[in-house]
Amino acid sequence: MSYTDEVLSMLAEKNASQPEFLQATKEVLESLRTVIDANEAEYRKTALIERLVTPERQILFRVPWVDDNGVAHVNNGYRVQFNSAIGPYKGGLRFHPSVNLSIIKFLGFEQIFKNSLTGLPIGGGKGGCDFDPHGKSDAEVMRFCQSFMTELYKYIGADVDVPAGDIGVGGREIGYLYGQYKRITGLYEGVLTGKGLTYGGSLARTQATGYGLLYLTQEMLKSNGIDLEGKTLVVSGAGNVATYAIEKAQQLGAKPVTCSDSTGWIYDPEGIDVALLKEVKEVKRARLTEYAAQRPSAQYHEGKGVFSVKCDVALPCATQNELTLEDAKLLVANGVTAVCEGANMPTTYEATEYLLANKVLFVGGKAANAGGVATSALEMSQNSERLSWTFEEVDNKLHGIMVNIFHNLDEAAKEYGFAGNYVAGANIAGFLKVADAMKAQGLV
Ligand code: NDP
Ligand code: 2IT
Repeated sequence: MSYTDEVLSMLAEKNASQPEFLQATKEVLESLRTVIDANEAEYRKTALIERLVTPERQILFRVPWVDDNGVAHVNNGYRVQFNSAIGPYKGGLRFHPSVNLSIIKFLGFEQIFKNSLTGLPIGGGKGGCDFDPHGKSDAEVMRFCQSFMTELYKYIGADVDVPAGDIGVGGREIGYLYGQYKRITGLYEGVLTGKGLTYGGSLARTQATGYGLLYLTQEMLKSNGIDLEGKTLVVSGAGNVATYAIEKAQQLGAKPVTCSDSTGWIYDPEGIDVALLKEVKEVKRARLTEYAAQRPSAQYHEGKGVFSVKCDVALPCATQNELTLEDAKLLVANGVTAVCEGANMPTTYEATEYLLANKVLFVGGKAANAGGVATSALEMSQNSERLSWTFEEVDNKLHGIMVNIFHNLDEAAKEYGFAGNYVAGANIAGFLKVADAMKAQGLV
């Protein structure tokens, strides 16, 4: 049995109850097969691939908190410190009722390769909690965040592990988490990114994931002789990534006509009104029905279906496995040119294979949404030198990083015989740097 197959079957045996983690590791290992085969003896000798798929550390903890009525609740907290070969652990915190170890491990595993692709010195990690911030008061969210940090602070630090936001964790949550870290440790340090601008945050971090997604999409299309300007875009999600993807798409002359949340989706043939979307989601924290109520051109549809809208480019920006094989078939039937993932693993394994087989230009999240964490790393740099860069400076760096990521993965795909397969290119390019650093540091 090949080394790749041995590790895949070990993973399947040991993680039978973790489907998302198995999906993420399978996608990566399948596309690394050629590289692993070529270095089999060396990798086997140091158990390099087993080490790559095994987190360095997994922290599971209880998060007790009291709601506004005095009722006590308990949630499950997680931090998976996956790989520190190229830098301190770096990756977001997700607060969503669906959070479990499988989801945090898949996200942490993907983060290793994504962070490597940025070219910056950051290792891979992820954390979160099965807490649902929807419908909670600010005071409840604050008490929850304080309790979460009261346990997490033991394991993180500016040079150890630097969490940030993800689903359900935005500026408000990062603020409460930071305040509690500072209170307990007495340290005013860059232990979290995505901080507010008055206490060490970086300009452009809020926009970075969505903006970065568009910078990369534009470069990828350009290298295929296609202009983003004038194209119709389908975007899913209505959170941080989706909102700023829509904003940048419009600035670049494209027309995003959809967005979605967990209850339904909007089709707005005149193009999404970003100011209204921000008002509904960032200020009122309301449902998309509110958007439809205030926008005559918008149609609201209950449930799923956002990928049934005809488009040139689809940008899934909500959550894992939201774009199914059925959606992929609809997109292809409707003549889609490109799919770039703003979310982490939003396309199922089968849907990805279908899109690639049908020659759709496809860039996975590890590359396409790397702008968020890249800008987090820029926030860490600013914190270390106790300086703040201008919006333009950070945005220019972000643009350069995304353009580089595309060319690096494109080159890697060509070099290893997968020209045009950007999934393989990204996985290989991300892996090689981490593998080299792991090799140099011995069996740790
Ligand atoms: P937000 O919490 O800001 O927004 C998430 C959006 O997705 C909301 O509209 C939410 O709807 C929707 N959503 C979440 N879960 C589900 C679900 N199970 N079914 C349907 N809709 C859902 O998160 P972000 O925008 O930050 O994150 C979106 C994706 O991007 C995630 O995959 C995340 O991991 C990834 N990502 C985020 C980065 C960042 O910097 N924030 C960086 C790189 C990737 P509702 O409000 O109704 O729940
Ligand atoms: O998935 C991701 O890359 C993020 N949620 C951002 C992580 C970060 O540390 O900025």
